[in-house]
Amino acid sequence: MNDLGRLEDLPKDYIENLRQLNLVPLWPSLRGVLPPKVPTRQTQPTHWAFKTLKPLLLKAGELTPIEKAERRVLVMANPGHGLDKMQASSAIYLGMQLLLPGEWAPSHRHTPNAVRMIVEGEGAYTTVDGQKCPMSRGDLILTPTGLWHEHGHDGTDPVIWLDVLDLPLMYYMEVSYHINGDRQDVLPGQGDRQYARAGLVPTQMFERASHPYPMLRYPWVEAKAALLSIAQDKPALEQVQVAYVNPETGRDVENVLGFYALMLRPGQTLRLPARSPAQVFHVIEGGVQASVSGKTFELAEADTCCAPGYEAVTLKNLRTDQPSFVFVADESPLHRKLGVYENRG
Ligand code: 1HN
Repeated sequence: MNDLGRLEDLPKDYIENLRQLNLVPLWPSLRGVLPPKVPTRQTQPTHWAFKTLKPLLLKAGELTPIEKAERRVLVMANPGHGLDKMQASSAIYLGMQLLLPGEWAPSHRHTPNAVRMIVEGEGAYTTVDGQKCPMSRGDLILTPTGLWHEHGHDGTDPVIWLDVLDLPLMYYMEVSYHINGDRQDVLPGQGDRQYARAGLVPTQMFERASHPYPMLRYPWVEAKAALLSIAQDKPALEQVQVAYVNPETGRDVENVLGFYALMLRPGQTLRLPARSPAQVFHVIEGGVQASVSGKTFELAEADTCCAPGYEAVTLKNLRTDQPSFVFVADESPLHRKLGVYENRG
């Protein structure tokens, strides 16, 4: 590969002349934006331990009333992107949110897609598009683009959940904004109940093309039971994993990020291939050692880490007598739509 001319090779007055006209030469920057073979990634493997995060989040509960915060969140920011960018990866935002008993986080809707993975506490709920979704540990609750959502808490202890959004991408695309609304009327029934039995969907689905998000709550009891059945029925299967999908289309639940639950068998070491999307791992139950790009993290229950794309990730179950369960979020729906998805093995 031949070396390209540098900016310093050009006369200063020439560059200045160009810049006055809003022009820049490509060749000094070409390798930077189009590096050979592997993209430049600012996403660094990063670990957020729940044990250290939780007291700081509870402290935020003392320091800042919900009315002053709207959403009381500590953002899990990747130092590789710069903390103020509030990015875990190029497309993924992560935050840990606290709601105290009796608090209410008012209704709004926005363009970024969100999901919540419930980490701790009982009695809180989120109302999405008129559906009241109770929150229990390990449940996944969707807040897809444009749907009204608000959070309430009728219980007695703090509730904490992990927010995963595609905010960095939406912001980069200059399409990120919100609208505040009034408290929602709650519709009867629970969305997830209608879809609780695999392969059976309400017949009116054929007339419902206008509702792209039929199921908003994915209870952990169901995901865990599915994983345990798969593990039992397929003893030789290495990657015991389920994808959270839209029950009417079988496709990813949201447009940009993909969500999965993974079970590691007792003592299992699992190597995930190097694929283009960045990933997030969050331990729902158990303990997991995660290794990526020469870094190794010991993830305790409720810990979270992220991994850049194009890197293999090795996960090891630290429990030798029980399975561990991991929630995974990645950018693969986006990569597939962009036509850049790769699995390099
Ligand atoms: C948001 O709407 C929530 O509704 C949480 O709970 C975190 C981070 C950035 C932008 C919007 C919520 C958020 C957010």
